Amino acid sequence: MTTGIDAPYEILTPDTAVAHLASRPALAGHIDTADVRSVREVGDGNLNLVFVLTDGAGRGVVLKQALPYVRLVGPSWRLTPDRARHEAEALRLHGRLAPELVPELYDYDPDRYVLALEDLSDHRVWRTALNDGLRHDGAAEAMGRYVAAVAFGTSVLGLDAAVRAGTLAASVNPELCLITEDLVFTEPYVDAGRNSVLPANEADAADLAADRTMVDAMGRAKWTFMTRAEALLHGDLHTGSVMVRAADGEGGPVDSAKAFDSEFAFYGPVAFDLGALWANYVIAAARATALGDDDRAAWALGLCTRTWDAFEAEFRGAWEDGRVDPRMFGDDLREHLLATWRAEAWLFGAAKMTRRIVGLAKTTDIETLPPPLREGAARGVLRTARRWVREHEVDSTPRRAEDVAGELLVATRTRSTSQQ
Ligand code: SR1
Ligand code: MG
Repeated sequence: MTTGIDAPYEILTPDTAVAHLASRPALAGHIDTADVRSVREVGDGNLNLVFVLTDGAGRGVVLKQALPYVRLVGPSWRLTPDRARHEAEALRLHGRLAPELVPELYDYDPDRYVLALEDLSDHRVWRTALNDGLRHDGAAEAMGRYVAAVAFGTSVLGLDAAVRAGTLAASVNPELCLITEDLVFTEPYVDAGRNSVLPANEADAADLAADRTMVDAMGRAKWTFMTRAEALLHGDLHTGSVMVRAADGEGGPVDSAKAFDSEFAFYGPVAFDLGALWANYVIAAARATALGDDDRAAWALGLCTRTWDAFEAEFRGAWEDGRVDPRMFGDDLREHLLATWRAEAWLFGAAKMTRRIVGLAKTTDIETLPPPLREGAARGVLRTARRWVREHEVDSTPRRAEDVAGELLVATRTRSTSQQ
């Protein structure tokens, strides 16, 4: 079977995916390559092919292949498949720092840009679980610990300077960063023809783009994103990049939460990953508010504090365990970093929530709402972003960020005709 995809390397199909397994010695211990019983293509992201292969004993392996273009748009938007290498390298490093918080990487084929990963079929994508009204308590804290472990362990705090320089050099990821620079920091304010909103939200999008305070803040955030190489970030840490598994098999507290899809990994500002999480909690809360479930909205907003508190505790713990250079990296720096990151999480959160409403690549939380409800949810998220940039230096506690968002989401709520 051929794919018809124009690529300078072999693109996997369900048939050739099995052959790929057999050709990779590193996979022999993870699946019986002679007894593969099922192959499913499950990629629902914006960029890649993803196959889950299972053998007769029920053991599974995931193969993830980078296409030479953006899947969401099609072959007209070419994109380096070398992003698979970035994902593999980030997984290796992050896996050493927080092994329980990322999928295990079994193998990487640099010729076909294929990662072989731990099968997480007993997990769910957190965003879809949230959309279904489930909680998976503990996932927000797990992601806070993940960001902290990576922040400390890949920065000059936890890595020898020469080692960190080599890691940084190998992690330069310009094509993927350009997507973020364009889609997250620029296009919500300077439409490049990829934006869209409901007709009822056109005035909200226009007000956003005309908001000089917002645009200036996003300019500063973009500068920080492009220049401040603090740590090897995940780079796209939204709730669709987290897999969760509840101990009860339903939606109760998690016994596992893992950040995946780190192809946007690069050395950047730590607060970018925190802001991505906060933004997506606000988006989850916007959905709940629109659906009239205010208790759930309050719970979703409370995830900001949970992630931050877990991040801070983990970071402080790593600090106590020892820095590479305690001569100059003292408590003053620790407090400075924590205060800076907490305030910057508001700014990056504002950037990340706005792009999901106005720009290309939206979220199912909002898009699956009926339009009469979506209108208010979208407006509430945009107004939250505009307030977050104005208030991030007033009182930067996550509790305050949650309160601001909660008030605006309720104030902008619209109701469908049937609810009136
Ligand atoms: C063109 S890729 C669109 C988005 O998908 C990824 O998940 C990133 O968020 C990117 O911005
Ligand atoms: Mg992704």
